[in-house]
Amino acid sequence: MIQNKKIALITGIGGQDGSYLSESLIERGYLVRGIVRRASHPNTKRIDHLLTLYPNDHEGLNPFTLTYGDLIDTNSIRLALERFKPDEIYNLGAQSHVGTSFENAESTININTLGTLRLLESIKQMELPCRFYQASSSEMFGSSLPPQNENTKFMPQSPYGISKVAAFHLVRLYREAYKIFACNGILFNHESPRRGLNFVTKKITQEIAQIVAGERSKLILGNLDAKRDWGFSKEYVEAMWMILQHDKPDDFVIATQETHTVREFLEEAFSLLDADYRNFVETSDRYKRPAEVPALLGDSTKAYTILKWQPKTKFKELVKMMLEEDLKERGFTLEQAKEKLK
Ligand code: NAP
Ligand code: F7E
Repeated sequence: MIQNKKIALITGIGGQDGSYLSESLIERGYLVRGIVRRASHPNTKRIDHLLTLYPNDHEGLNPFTLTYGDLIDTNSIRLALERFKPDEIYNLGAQSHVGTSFENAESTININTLGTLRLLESIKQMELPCRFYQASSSEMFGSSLPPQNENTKFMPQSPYGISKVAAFHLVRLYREAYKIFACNGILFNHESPRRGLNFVTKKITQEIAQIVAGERSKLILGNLDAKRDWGFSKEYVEAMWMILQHDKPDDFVIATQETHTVREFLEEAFSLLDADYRNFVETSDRYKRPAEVPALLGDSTKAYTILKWQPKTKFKELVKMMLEEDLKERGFTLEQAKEKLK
C-alpha cells in the first residue's frame, strides 16, 4: 500500500484477461504491477495503450508498471514480490491453450502448476500479507456431466486441465494449512475481441473477416459438437476482483449458465452475414484433440448469491461483438460484409 493506494500484481498481464483486469483496477485507483516474459518480439500488444498512457520508466505512484519475470523462474517471482509488495496478486499467467498442452505437457505443468506453487511458497516464506487469486478453469471438470458447480467432481481430460486441478488444490492447501487468503475463480470460457488467435471463437470471427476481405476462402476446424459456456472476458475480470474483496477466502464458479456448440457459434456468426456456414467450413483431424471435454455448462449460483456477480453479455451479443470488431479491423461493417458474401 502506497499512500492509501492498493498495489495489485498481475502475472499474465499481457494476456486477454490481464489487459482487461489492468484497466479495471487502474480505474478503481490501484497501482497495477505486472510480470511479463522477455520475448524477442513485443508480447504487450493488448496493454500497449496503458504503457503509452503510463510510461514504464518510473515507479512510485505510477498506475502501471511492468517488470520482466517468468513463472518458471522462482528468483524472478521473489524479486517482483520484494519490489512491489502487492496487497493483491492475480495469478493469470499460464500456458492456456488446451490443445497445445497435449504436445507441451511438461512446460504446461511447469508454468501452470509449479508456477502457482512458486508464488504461494514465496508468499508463505516472505510472510507477505496479501490476497491471492488463482485463475482456475472449467476445464478441470473435464468429463463430469453438466451443469458444473463448486461441488462437481474434477475429471480433467488434458494436461492443461490436470495442471489447473493440481494448482487448485495447492491454493486450497495453502489457504487451510498456512492461512493465506488464497482463492480460486473457476471461470468458464470467456472471450472478447482480445482473445488469442488460436482459440475457437476468435479463430472463427477472425477467419470470417479474412474470407470477407478475400484473404482466404475456407475455415478449417476440429470438433464442432463440443459445447461451451462462453462469456465476455471484461465482465469476468470483475468477478476476479470481487472474489478477492469478499470477507473470507473461497472458491467460486463464474459462468453465463448457457451452453452452445461450436457449430452454433458458426451458425450464429454466419447468419449475421446472411450466409450458411456449411459453404465455408471444413473439418480436419488436425484440430481434434486426443481427449475432449464434451460439454461445459456452469452453475454460478454461489457467485450470484454471495458476490452479487452476474454476467450481462450472453452468447448472441458476444458473437456479434467479436465478428464486428474483426470486420472493423479490415474496414468492413456487417452490412458491407453481407454484400461481399452474396
Ligand atoms: P492468455 O491470453 O493466454 O494469457 C496468458 C498470459 O500468461 C500471457 O500474457 C502469457 O504471456 C502469460 N504467460 C505464459 N507463460 C508464462 C510464464 N512462464 N511466465 C509468465 N507469464 C506467462 O490467457 P487468458 O485467456 O487471459 O486467461 C488468463 C488465465 O485464466 C490463464 O491462467 C488461463 O489458463 C485461465 N483461464 C482462462 C479462461 C478463458 O476462457 N479465457 C477460462 C478459465 C481459466 P506471453 O504473451 O508471453 O505468452
Ligand atoms: O476450444 C473445439 C475444441 O481452444 C473450444 C481456454 O481458455 O477455455 C479455453 O479452453 C472447443 C473445444 O477453448 C477448433 O476442441 C473445434 O472443444 O477455444 P478452445 P477450450 O479448449 O475450451 C478453458 C475454460 C480454459 O481454461 C482454457 O485456458 O472448440 N474446436 N475446432 C477448436 N478449438 C480450437 N482451439 N481450434 C479449432 O480449430
